[in-house]
Amino acid sequence: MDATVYVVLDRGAARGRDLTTLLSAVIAGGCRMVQLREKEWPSGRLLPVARRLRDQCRTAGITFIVNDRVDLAVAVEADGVHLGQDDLPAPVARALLRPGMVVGVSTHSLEQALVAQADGADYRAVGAMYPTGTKPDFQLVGPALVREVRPAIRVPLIGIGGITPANAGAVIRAGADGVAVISAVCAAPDPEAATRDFVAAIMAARS
Ligand code: TZP
Ligand code: MG
Repeated sequence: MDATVYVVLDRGAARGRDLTTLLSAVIAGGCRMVQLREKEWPSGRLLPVARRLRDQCRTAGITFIVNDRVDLAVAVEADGVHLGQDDLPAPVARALLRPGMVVGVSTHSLEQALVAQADGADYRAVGAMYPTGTKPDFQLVGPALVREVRPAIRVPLIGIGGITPANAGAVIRAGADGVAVISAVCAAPDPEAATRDFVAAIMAARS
């Protein structure tokens, strides 16, 4: 799992663009981990999309995660599932998943990050780093929370929320292992170039 630039494919944010085309672009740009996030379509409608994306990721050798839906993640043999604070708790999801599947958890405080660690989550998303129009009920915690959580957390920490190539470096310098991005890639005029810009910004911040 390489979450350096973790692109969250969201049909709403992609504004009608085909997700398979988008996925090809972000893979070409250097993304090694993606998530399928769909807040409106029922799982039956999403299933063929998830299967196509899963196949593409497998061919490219990158990690494919499904947001929210444990059943869909299992059905399409995704690499894992991403859970928010209102989704199934990590241990409950883990019991339903195949052995070895990744469980990621969104956290908005040190306390939630410690609970996720005790629950055995494989990576932690921390957000929102910056104001975002993608998630109307975002909690703004900023890179300060990454700095606070970092010493207490052993698994990968991934910043999320309002991240662009211009501010990604600050999230990495605060201690994040990677950034998860939706609109800055899915709504970009050139998603491949946007992904490349993220990779370059993060490499520069790490060096
Ligand atoms: N969780 C915290 S902020 C956020 C999520 C899903 C939205 C991130 O979207 P964007 O467009 O990268 O700000
Ligand atoms: Mg969720």
